Amino acid sequence: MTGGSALLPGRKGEALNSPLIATDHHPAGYPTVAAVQHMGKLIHERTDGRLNIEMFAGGYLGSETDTIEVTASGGLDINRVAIAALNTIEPTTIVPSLPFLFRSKAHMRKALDGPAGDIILESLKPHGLIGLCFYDSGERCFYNTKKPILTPEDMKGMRIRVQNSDLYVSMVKALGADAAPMPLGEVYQSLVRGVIDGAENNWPSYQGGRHFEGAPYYSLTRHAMAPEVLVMSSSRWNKLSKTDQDITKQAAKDSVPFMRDLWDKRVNEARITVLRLGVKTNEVNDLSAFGEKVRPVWDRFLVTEQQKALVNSIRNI
Ligand code: GTR
Repeated sequence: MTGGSALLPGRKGEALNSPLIATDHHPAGYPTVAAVQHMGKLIHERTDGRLNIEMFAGGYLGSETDTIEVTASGGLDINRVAIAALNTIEPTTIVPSLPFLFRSKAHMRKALDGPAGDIILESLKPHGLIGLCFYDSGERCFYNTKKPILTPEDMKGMRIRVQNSDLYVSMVKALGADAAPMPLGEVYQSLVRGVIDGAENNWPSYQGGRHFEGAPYYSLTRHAMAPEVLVMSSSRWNKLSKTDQDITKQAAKDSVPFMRDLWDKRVNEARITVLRLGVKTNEVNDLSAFGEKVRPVWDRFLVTEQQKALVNSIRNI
């Protein structure tokens, strides 16, 4: 292999059946990583060994924002990212990232398994990406170094890390806090050193990244249920035969229930683990106070007719 990506030198002359190179920010064993490996196993079986997936987990190929660019330009074949990493690239991805859009896990799954999900995956095509499937990412909640968050007023003056997405910068500002966008890999040190006062994520990332060591207050704000998304580079996709494209797409779809099963177990384990280690968690009685504050953010980020139609169709489910 010669020429190609900055991260993986030498992608140009690859044989047509060389492994599909996949990356994930999370380490081996995380449900998203295991799901893509499962998908690789299915592809291997269904192509009689012609095609498989080689996974580079643990985020050492770069941040999600960086690797998604490399994937779009054909330097990586498959990439699992949080949908926020696509927010600046494609407006439809704002929709499932919106705070307080989904009413429940069942609602989120139904929306993303249906026509709305298909439209969002399809919308990635002009950006050099083939949307393969969505994975769960649970409920994102705020956690911090100082105190339980019970109302938006408790967040005043706090410096909160968000993903690299203007949507989340605006959301945190609307709640009265300062927003600090940074890659996930920098959150632990920033919490421990006091560069930030808090962040927001699901139980598995909070536990897996050991963020609880610096920020022991985890408040159940459940403000976003933004999914993970699995994408493939169009350039590699176009080199696959129609049969192998179908097999790849189907294997991705088949990895979704596998992932969800692992995910539900992982959320429970992560929660129990950190609670045993002394994390203080609290329910938020009036989530609508948070919902009202972030409502203007919806208006600011829903600018296309397609986004608005997607929101309506999802809310009507
Ligand atoms: C996690 C997600 C990661 C990463 C992270 C973050 O829930 O699985 O892909 O995007 O959130 O906050 O950066």
